Amino acid sequence: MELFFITSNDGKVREAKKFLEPLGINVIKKPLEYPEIQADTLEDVVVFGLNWLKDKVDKPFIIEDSGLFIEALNGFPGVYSAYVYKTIGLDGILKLMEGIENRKAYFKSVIGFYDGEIHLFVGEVRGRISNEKRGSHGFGYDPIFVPDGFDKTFAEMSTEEKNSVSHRGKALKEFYSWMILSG
Ligand code: ITT
Repeated sequence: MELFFITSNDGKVREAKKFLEPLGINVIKKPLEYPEIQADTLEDVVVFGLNWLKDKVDKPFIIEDSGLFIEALNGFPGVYSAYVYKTIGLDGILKLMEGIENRKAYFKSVIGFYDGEIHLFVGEVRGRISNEKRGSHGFGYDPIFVPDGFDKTFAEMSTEEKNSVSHRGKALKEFYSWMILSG
């Protein structure tokens, strides 16, 4: 089966391919722009995107919205993660966290699939913000996020290892399980 992944983010595509291709789903990146509304939840952003795209794409497709939610910052950057990454970046986040003892954070991924109807699949991973950037794999906030149960950051993991614990890996697993069950 061919599945379009509508995104500008090569890191997301790499992870989806690694997960889904051994299962027989050929993921194809489609860099089609769609409006990402300013909303309170990742789910709202995804539903709006799917509705906007549904008549413009003729194959089954997914989009994904994700974010990093830091407890001591009341969930910031959350739904603003992409904007914050582009503006203050990792150094900006580490600066905001200076002197803060509670470094708990979680990543959340919402995958939206459209096949004539809207389906959402959600994954989360809890962890903490490291004291410094570490590692060169992955993308985005990976060098400063240490998942629970590990001492290394996502950027110090292979794609496979990251997928086995990450928010996106979990959402992809939900998606695949649903695909199998719904035939
Ligand atoms: P799209 O075209 O798919 O929207 P994007 O990079 O703009 O790609 P989002 O709107 O979902 O992605 O924004 C999420 C932000 O959080 C973005 O800055 C990512 O780099 C970051 N992010 C998401 N998942 C991540 C992960 O697994 N590891 C590190 N950073 C992540």
